[in-house]
This record gives sequence, C-alpha cells and structure tokens, in this order.
Amino acid sequence: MIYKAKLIDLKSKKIAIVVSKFNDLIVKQLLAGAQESLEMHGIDTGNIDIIWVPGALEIPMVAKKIAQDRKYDGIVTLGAVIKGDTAHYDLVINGVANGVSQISLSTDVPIVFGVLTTDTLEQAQQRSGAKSGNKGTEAALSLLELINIFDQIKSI
Ligand code: INI
Repeated sequence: MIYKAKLIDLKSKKIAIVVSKFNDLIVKQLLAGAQESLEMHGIDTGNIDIIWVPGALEIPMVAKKIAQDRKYDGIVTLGAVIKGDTAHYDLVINGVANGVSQISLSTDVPIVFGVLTTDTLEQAQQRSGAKSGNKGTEAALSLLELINIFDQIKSI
C-alpha cells in the first residue's frame, strides 16, 4: 500500500499559525502567503487562528502549548531570522529549529517550519514573495499535505 496526499475536504480543519513579530515587514509577507494558500485549498477563514509572539525564539513554547491542548489539526510556524550583524542569530536559529522539531516529534499534531533564516534582508525579501517564492506559502502547503497523510494513516 502506498500512502500519498490526495484532495480531501479541508473545510472543517482548524489551523493555527504561530508567527513572530520580529522583522515584521518580512513575516507579514510570509503570513499573507500562508493564509492565502490555506484558504485557496479550502480551509475556512474562520478556522485559521493567528497567534503573534515577540520573536522566533518564542515560537516553540507557544506551539508546544497549543499542540498539547489539541485544539488544532495542524500548526504553521512562521518567522524571519536575519543574520545582519547580530551575534544572537545562531542562538535564535538553533533554539527555534530544535524547539519546533522536538514539539513535532513529541506531539501527534502536524507542525511545519516556515521560519526563514537568511544572511541578509534582501535574501529574506526574495524568499517572502519576491523572486524565490514564499516560504509561508510553502510551509502552509506542506502542512496540508501532512494533515492529509495523518488522516490516511490514522486508520492503519
Ligand atoms: N528574533 C527573530 O525572530 N528574528 C531575528 O532575526 C532575531 N535576531 O536577529 O535577534 C530575533 N531575536 C529575538 C529573539 O527571537 C527573542 O524574541 C528574544 O531573544 C527574547 O527572547
């Protein structure tokens, strides 16, 4: 048997988007891309909750809380960590990436990582709706695929 995502009715699925405010010009583009693609694939607008946190480092703790509460069928995490001249960069990236990964492995809720990590603001712009696509859109699509797969394998 092969399990692959297929079109299902997503109308009743509840999605949370946990998004950090830091670098807000970029994250607003990621959020717009994620919302648009969720809605385009049939998620009801009223079933998408957006939870703002201060910075990317705060994403895991909020994602963990809502994953444990089991109110959502899936969680998209969005943020933008831009290197610039901050030494904080590596700490933030490691914290958010490890945190989200741990939560996704320790709960049964599909969670995707839509946190941009770039050296420059320009690269972040390219990946948030300009030349190199939109990481928010990609993350939302991955989540829908994952929810779909979860639905199929839960009855195995
Ligand atoms: N948070 C981000 O989301 N992006 C960044 O680029 C960033 N930098 O570079 O520092 C950043 N730092 C804040 C961090 O996420 C926490 O909010 C802060 O340390 C308080 O815990």
